[in-house]
Amino acid sequence: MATVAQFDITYTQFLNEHGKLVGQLPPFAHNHSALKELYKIMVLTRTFDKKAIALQRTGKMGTYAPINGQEAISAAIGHAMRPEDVFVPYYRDYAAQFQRGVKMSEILAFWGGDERGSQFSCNSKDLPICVPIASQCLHAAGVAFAFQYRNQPRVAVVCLGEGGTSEGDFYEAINVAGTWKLPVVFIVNNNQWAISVPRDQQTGSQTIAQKAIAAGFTGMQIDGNDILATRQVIGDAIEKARRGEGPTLIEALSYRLSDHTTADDATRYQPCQEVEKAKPKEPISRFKEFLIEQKIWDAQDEESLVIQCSKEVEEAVNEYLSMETQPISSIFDYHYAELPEYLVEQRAIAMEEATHA
Ligand SMILES: Cc1ncc(C[n+]2csc(CCOP(=O)(O)OP(=O)(O)O)c2C)c(N)n1
Repeated sequence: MATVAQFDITYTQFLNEHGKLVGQLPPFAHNHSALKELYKIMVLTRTFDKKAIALQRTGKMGTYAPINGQEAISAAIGHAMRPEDVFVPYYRDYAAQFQRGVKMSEILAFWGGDERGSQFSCNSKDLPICVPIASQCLHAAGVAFAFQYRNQPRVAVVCLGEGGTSEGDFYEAINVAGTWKLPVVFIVNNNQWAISVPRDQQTGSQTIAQKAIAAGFTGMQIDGNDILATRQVIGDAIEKARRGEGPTLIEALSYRLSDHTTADDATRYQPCQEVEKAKPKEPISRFKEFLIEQKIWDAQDEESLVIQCSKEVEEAVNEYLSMETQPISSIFDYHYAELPEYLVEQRAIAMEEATHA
């Protein structure tokens, strides 16, 4: 008997949960302004997240998917991408979207059930938030194929949860990406839960990263709460794809320190000891400790950042709350270029009822 193939799955961490460096500083991290930008976007995103939950709780917004505890993944994606790349997000990617030019008020509008939230005023080529799990992976493969076909040095970056990697759409997307060496990076936010389904009941695979091996390309794990690891590894994978060296799958290990969405109550299924254990590993506090120790950040910087973030979020909330209400017909009009016959009828009924309401 002979071994015909062998593979490794690596794990990368630069900053441990106490904010201490593990080994050498990664190359990008010698740039102090990059470090500050990453810290600021994570703090802004957390401020936004808290406010968005409050808006839902007070009846001013529909369901909302929090990002609490997973900010480092999304912050790194937005920071590592170039403007000409295309981001294909799922519904927990705000830090990346903000850096890509999406307004906070647009994200609020999206969760407020207003389709204008997906019509980004920055005119970006990025795709809107995708809720059908893993379907965005196929969209990203398609975008990447277009870049390859046109010979453009551009990259598609797609994000999904670990639960999404059980879907057929995910497997089909990684299959075509591996076969055609597409310029796409798959980033899995492994927050350990798919609503109430824990990671160990999700798949028999030892890691999510190794799913890429079957598709013929590299898969790796990183500490998804370590901003130094997320930014360096995601950036490297994007540049590798840009050079025509094919796709990468990055499994970023994190933890969902919130309900799945505001329609959920995680206390009914997340063991509280597990949550307590995960809390100190969240990404912002360890990075702040590191920045302070390196003398890149101080208490005064922190104070002005907190004020600035609250101000920006308040302005976004006011913008969202002052948006003109959409007519009932918008439910129909945003979904089809041409409405199917049965919906033409339903649209007319909805309009009629709205005038009598
Ligand atoms: C195709 C599809 N099936 C089911 C759902 C319902 N659903 C919404 S979120 C979710 C769990 C997703 O978990 P995961 O992919 O791990 O991402 P997370 O929400 O934890 O970030 C499910 C099953 C959906 N949105 N789309």
